Amino acid sequence: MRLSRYFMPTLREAPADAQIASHQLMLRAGLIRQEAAGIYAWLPLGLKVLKKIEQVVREEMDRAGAIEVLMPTLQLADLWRESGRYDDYGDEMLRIKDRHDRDLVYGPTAEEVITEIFRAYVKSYKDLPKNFYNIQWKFRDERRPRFGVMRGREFLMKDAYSFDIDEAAARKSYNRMFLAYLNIYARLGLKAIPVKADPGPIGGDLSHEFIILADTGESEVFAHGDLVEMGAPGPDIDWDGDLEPMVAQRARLYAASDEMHDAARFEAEVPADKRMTARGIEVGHIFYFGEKYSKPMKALVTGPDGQDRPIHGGSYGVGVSRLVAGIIEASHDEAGIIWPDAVAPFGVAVVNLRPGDAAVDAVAEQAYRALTELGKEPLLDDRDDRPGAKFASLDLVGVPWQLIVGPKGVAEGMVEIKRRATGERQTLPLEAALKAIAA
Ligand code: 5CA
Repeated sequence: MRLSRYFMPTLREAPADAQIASHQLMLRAGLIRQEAAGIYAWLPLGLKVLKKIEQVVREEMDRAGAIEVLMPTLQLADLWRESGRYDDYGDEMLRIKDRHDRDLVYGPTAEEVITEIFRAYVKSYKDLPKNFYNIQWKFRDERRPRFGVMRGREFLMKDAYSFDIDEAAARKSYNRMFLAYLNIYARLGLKAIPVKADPGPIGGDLSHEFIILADTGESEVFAHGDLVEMGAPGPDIDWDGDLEPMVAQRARLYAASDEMHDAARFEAEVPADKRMTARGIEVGHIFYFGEKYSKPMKALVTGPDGQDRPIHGGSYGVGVSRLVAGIIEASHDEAGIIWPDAVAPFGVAVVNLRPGDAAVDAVAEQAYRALTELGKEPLLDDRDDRPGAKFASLDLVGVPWQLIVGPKGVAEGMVEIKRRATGERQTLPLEAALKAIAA
């Protein structure tokens, strides 16, 4: 992409109402534009990051055996009447009437819709287990939308739904998602801890939140320090094997958010030097709720004994748009965002310090072509602007590498590379610079 033809509207100052670093930086770097309270347009750079996060989530869901579908944003209110949640859900649900005076809702979640789809097609235990997911916009009319996309009203969620013949089988589905979630956050460069949680309006009796640690987080967490260090299991586990030991190894360590916290247990179970109290951001939430939806909505399958029974369900959410802000909270400095390579909107910025100088242009173009071929998604800064202004905006938007081409270096056969995360600089011949970035 050539910056002179792109759209990257950066701002020197953040609007005064942006209180936390990620919100300020998302506005300043031109990632999002607020259209209404808690409702945002995604500008080109923000959209690129959102899509990359979405893709990481998709790959890990596929790996764990979930199947992608796409459900509508608008849902029939009658489905919510069937499950009994239409009245319970309250003012958070946006209720709409169409021209035929039919009640619709803008989906805040999709347990009802997926259960409707499931019951239409799946009739036998032989077709189980099934896990369907979609990555779709949700709407919740939050009382206090704040911190930008961190707590929006319209937000992008990955929501998965598992269907099993009994509780033991459902537990296996839950375990798959539990471990897949740890892998997702690790790939995004985040340290996430699974924390016992209150199932809230989704219902059920087994639930974990996944929390990344950040001082500006809305949740308070109390956890065993080892849980933070334990990390993700990695992609090469046997997804059809017994995952219980890997889950139990983590779930047995104390970890609770404020509403589930038990100070006496915390002190009894965790040695003083391992007690961690921190603030964090909830970037995922998984639930096992058994027959809560299948019973009232009659999602039945025939068991091996020929008897029909309601399936055992779970649902599994990842806050995809919230993760954009969460990653920034975890990875920024005074100068701006520092994207992990996995989600960076561009892999490298080729900075032409003197556009119009034939020799400099030629080297910058050569670098740009080579990096494109290497799959590094380069951004060519060919703007007619002061070097200082270019560096400031590229540091702000957080491209992981800068490859700097100027007249002095070109005369000596050299370019400079800079790693955004560390500020480390090296002067090298172009070929060596390309190698370093490719490595
Ligand atoms: N049906 C279940 C799982 S699919 C569900 O809706 N779970 S949830 O309510 O916990 O939401 C899942 C994830 O979406 C949360 O962990 C959070 O990361 C994200 N999320 C929830 N509300 C918002 C919001 N208002 N703005 C941004 N992200 C949100």
